[in-house]
Amino acid sequence: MLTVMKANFDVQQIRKDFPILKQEVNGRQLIYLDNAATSQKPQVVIDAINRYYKEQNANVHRGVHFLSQLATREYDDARVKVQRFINAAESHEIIFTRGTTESINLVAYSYGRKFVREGDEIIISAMEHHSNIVPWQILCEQTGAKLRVIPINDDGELLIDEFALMLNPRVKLVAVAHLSNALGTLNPVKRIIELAHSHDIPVLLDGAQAAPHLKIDVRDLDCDFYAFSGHKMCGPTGIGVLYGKSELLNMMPPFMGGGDMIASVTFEKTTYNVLPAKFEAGTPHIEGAIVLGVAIDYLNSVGLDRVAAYEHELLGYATEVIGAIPGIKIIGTAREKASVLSFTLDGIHPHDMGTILDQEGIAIRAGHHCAQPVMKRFGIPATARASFAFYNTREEIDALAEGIQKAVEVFNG
Ligand code: C6P
Repeated sequence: MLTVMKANFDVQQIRKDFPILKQEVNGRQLIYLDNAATSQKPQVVIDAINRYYKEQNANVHRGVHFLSQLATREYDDARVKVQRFINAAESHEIIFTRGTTESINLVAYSYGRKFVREGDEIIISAMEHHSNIVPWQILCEQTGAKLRVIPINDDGELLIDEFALMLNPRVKLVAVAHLSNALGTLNPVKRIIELAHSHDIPVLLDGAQAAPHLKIDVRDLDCDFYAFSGHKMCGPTGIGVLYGKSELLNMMPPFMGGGDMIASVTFEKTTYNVLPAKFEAGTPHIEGAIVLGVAIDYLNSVGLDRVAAYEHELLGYATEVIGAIPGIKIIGTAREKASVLSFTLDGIHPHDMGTILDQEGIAIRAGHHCAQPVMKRFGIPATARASFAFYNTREEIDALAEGIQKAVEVFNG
């Protein structure tokens, strides 16, 4: 049963949807604060995986038999759910991928192969995840194009005036995070898109962290590409989405060749299928896509606006409570933030902090968060990161604060 939200956000009711949260870790009630790495899954999602293999499993777009048609219908319906979830104009603008990483690689390879030449420029930002750095570096190495980086200030905010000055006719794409996984900064993406579009430059948004926490409207944003992962938004691993404006996707060559992406094949010449099949070679992650649709139904039942409002309040509380601990330095103090609290503590390595908190049953992430350049920008090797979801509570944040105090006692006497 879905939890239907009434007037108030009843977090205890929501928590009942997530069986894993009842678990004990190291003899303590699990406190899961590693949601930026992956979210937990509600019972409806777990059940839907089971149901798919018990009742629906067949290959899609290939068979005339009952099960194949059922699986095909469910798979295509899932695409429409994603389309509505991000308010895309057409369902064929939704390409199923393995996740954000594959979505960005698809654009780097396909758009890059078609439109990027020696001397051209790609703009990213100083706070990107490696998934939104390395594919562009590979493209630049292969084409002789140049990677340019929007700088950030000490709060972890993009310097938009500097960005405006970087725009010129050689720039072929701007690719930035909607929400930073390492700092929690919510970037002014509408402004970035307006500025880039005033120079006819398309924009890709890495929405891996934003899609689980904010209502995404790709038409209102007017972004050209939007990439996100199912597993960070209550869905299964191994499924993700690339949204692209059909005008652009239609101009781009296939990313991979194989079954389903062709119209006809001879040894002399192959013609390609229309969107979205052109970009979905081979048997797709059928169960993943269908169950992502179920996760979207679940998130819609909770309400993304309410999720955003609740998490905003939670992050505010965490910032206050954790920020008040002597020796804590919050890394990422932008005015606009969501869901992520990264910090360091004098004298304690983030990995040690993570280990001590684990003893208390508290799961956080410690490390560079696949964003080494932003760590370098702040002159640190790593941070401890607590990242929140709508099923977390103030009491869990209090327990985190107590756990940090314990770490202080262990290490700093
Ligand atoms: N960040 C984190 O703990 P994949 O792995 O393809 O689902 O997502 C990659 C990715 C891309 N962009 C951003 C902003 C991300 O945060 C991530 C994944 C996880 O922060 C795992 S490193």
